[in-house]
Amino acid sequence: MGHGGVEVRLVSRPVGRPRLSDFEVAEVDLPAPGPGQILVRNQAISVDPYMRGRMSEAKSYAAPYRLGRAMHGAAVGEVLESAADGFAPGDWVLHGLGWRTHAVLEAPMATRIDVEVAPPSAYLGVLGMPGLTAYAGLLHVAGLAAGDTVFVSGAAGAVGSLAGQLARLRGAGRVVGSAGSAAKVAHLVDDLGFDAAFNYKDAPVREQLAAAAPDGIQVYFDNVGGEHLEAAIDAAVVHARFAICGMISLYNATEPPPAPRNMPQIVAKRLFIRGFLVSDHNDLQAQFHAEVGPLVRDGAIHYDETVVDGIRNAPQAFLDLLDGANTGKMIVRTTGAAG
Ligand code: NAP
Ligand code: FER
Repeated sequence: MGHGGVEVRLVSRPVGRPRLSDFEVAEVDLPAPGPGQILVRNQAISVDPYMRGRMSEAKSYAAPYRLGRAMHGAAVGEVLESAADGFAPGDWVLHGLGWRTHAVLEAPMATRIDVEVAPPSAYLGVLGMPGLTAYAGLLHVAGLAAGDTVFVSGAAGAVGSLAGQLARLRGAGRVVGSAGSAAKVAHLVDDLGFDAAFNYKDAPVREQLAAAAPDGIQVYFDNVGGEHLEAAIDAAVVHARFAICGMISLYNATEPPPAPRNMPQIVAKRLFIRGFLVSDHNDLQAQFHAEVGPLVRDGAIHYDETVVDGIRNAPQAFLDLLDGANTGKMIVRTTGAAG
């Protein structure tokens, strides 16, 4: 139908820190949607830490991206053309063909989103996969109870910022966060309701956590792993619960991690340490939207986005995500002058 698009491909598998040369941006022709399909103009695409894992050859819970092919990931956009029942031009949808400006997909692969509750990009973050991750991890994996002292690492990011705010709203006794800059630390305390926060680059995490949570922690929501996990094991009280969500400090690592070195404490303190994937908790999706949607709409939950303009800048946005350039969700806007 004469629509041209732009897509981002993985052309080499990064070893250690990814580089711009691992990616290629290409112009492509778009097919018209066949029967049962829709054509979507993406407005925003997501770059997420888990994508680093898919860039490697090793098979994990998600298959590796294929070299020379467009990558994929979450995207939100507007239906331009529909050859499917149930969708019409102008509908807003969430789907899995990100890293490109346009997507042709089978209609069942798209989910309608309610743009009255929040703008489309919110469905990539606070009301999307990262939001459900925070909700499921804090409430169902760690089993937050009123009065708990909760430590959240990666606290200024998409998942961590919601985990900390939900802990506060659900009656945590004390909420402590860590992040990688003074501005993020101030934001956690001033805008997101954390009781205390520290910059993990300033001094050893163990020392800063002990000062911020002098009576220890009941819950740890781990986005970082490594030294943070070791410090949390040290700070844990007996029977503390750890929701192990991610270990971003290790995603570019080429050597085994030096920490945690204090694992005997897991026995002595009878710690509950459980890894989880958001996809284990899809049954919570409806409850999550019913509960968190109104809190977002009414401003009781604050969410931030760091928006990078243009599909051509998506690889740089991904590298910047791993370097902590984002506050809240890292988003790439794929409409506007930069494409
Ligand atoms: P995010 O926190 O918005 O962005 C990543 C952040 O990681 C950066 O902003 C950076 O912030 C921090 N970071 C990077 N390198 C670090 C290091 N060496 N030490 C400490 N912090 C570092 O990303 P997100 O989407 O919300 O994801 C957060 C975590 O949740 C990731 O580990 C991700 O893999 C995980 N996750 C898991 C699931 C699941 O199903 N289990 C689902 C979604 C996400 P600073 O400036 O603070 O360094
Ligand atoms: C999923 C399971 C896990 C998923 C993302 C993740 C996009 C993220 C995991 C991580 O960041 O470690 O189904 O869907």
